[in-house]
Amino acid sequence: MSCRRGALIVLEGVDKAGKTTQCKKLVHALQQSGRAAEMMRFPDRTTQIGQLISSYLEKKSNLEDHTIHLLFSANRWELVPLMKKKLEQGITLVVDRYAFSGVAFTSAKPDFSLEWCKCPDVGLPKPDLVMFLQLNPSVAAERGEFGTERYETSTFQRTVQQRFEQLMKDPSVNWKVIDATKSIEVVHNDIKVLCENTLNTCENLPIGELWK
Ligand code: ADP
Ligand code: 2DT
Repeated sequence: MSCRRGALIVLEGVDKAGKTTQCKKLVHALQQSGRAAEMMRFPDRTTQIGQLISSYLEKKSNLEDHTIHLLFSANRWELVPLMKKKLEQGITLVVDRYAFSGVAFTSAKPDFSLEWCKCPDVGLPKPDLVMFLQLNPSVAAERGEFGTERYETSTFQRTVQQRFEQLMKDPSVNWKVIDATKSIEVVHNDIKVLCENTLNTCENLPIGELWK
């Protein structure tokens, strides 16, 4: 009998939409229901590449815009063998940001096309489900001040939001939009319902390739 694989589930959205909160709650709920589940996040700042990225985000170093884009992508690719291994072992991965953040953030900079930004991530393991936590920037602002990292300004985040909207028009990705203005518990329940459907349908399908 073949081992049923885990699902690759991604949460995306602008800053403070609730991604980290919801990833943690989802992993906990899946584990409580007896499923093997683990959380991952991108960038993964623990690797050597991740440390270069972290230093850039903290404004301790400057990197040319194409270079940092490729490093974010390399940070995903370096974790692909581990991700595939876990999925094949039946572990569901709940991922806080993925290639969609990569494209949305870089293409929010001047002179970067969506198409160019997608290229290095073509062929990554394709998420079975991408939930976009939709939150109006003015509501996000009520959730606290922006931090001091790069990209944490409301003008930049508005452009990022527009880029996400363009990416969500792509029917080859299983996008679901979640109303992130609701309470933490209500959002969590909405997410669980969507996941349940995905978990039941994907387990006998091979892992797909993103944007291919
Ligand atoms: P993200 O990972 O998208 O940046 P976080 O999960 O870190 O967002 O949440 C940002 C802040 O907003 C945290 O203080 C968190 O407690 C709060 N928060 C998250 N979800 C909600 C919600 N649905 N309603 C109100 N506040 C929320
Ligand atoms: P957090 O660690 O707070 O999520 O912030 N980013 C992320 C990119 O520019 N490209 C990427 O590929 C990814 C995954 C989004 C990380 C910041 O890095 C941005 C916010």
